Amino acid sequence: MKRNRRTLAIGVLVGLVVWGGCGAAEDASPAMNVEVVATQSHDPRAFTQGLEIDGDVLYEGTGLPGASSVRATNRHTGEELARVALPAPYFGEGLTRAGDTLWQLTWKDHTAFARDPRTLAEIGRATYEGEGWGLCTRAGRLVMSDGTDTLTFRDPVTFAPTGSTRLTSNNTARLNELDCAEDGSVYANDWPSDRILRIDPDSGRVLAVIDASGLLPRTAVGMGEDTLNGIAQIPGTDRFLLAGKNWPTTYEVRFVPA
Ligand code: DDQ
Repeated sequence: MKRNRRTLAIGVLVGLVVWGGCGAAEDASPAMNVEVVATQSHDPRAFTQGLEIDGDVLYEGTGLPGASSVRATNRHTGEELARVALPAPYFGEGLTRAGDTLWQLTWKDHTAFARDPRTLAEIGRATYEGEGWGLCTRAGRLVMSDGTDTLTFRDPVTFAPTGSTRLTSNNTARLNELDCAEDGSVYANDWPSDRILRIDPDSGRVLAVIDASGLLPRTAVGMGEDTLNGIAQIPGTDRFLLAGKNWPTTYEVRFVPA
């Protein structure tokens, strides 16, 4: 009897450890949904690859060879303040403002364009290894994604790599568009899904998995490339702008527990 009880106790203990371990790896991150607060119209010709709000300015980078651009608009009025086309065949990707520089990635061209944040004129270029997907600025460092489950940190002036973090779960994620939120977390969409991961970039922990599906009614036109691809926190609020490639609408949303 004594022996059986001990065996049972050990069994329960082992069970708890295994169960806890699996939970930590797979489902520890709370699930969240998206609540739409408002909508704005969006240029359906824009193959959106990056979105960021800096003060009153909404920056948007677009992709595709020969159609890549960077735009700055007044986010309150929608007035276009500046627009610059990327030289063909560069394929524009994520962008972020870091001090006096607006950095814009390219997908497979190993080139980041440095721009004047006001005129968007090119003021320099940096090269990097691998692919360029998403970019944001956090605590004086750039955070960059490359379509894997790893984030790379970079110097905001030289663009040189200064470290990296790999996700501790969700390792099949292909991290794409990034937004460095005011609370220090990084929001990343998992391409080509409608999932957004909220990440602690210091530890690589996934803090929440947000289901952003259902925003755009899929019309089954094109190559199915009209994926979610823009995340930008509205400064001083708990709301975010979400956009997508060729979406006719930009959504102002709040993330709520599922
Ligand atoms: N990425 O933004 C997820 C990094 C890449 C999207 C690729 C979309 C391909 C469109 C067709 C390319 C034609 C050269």
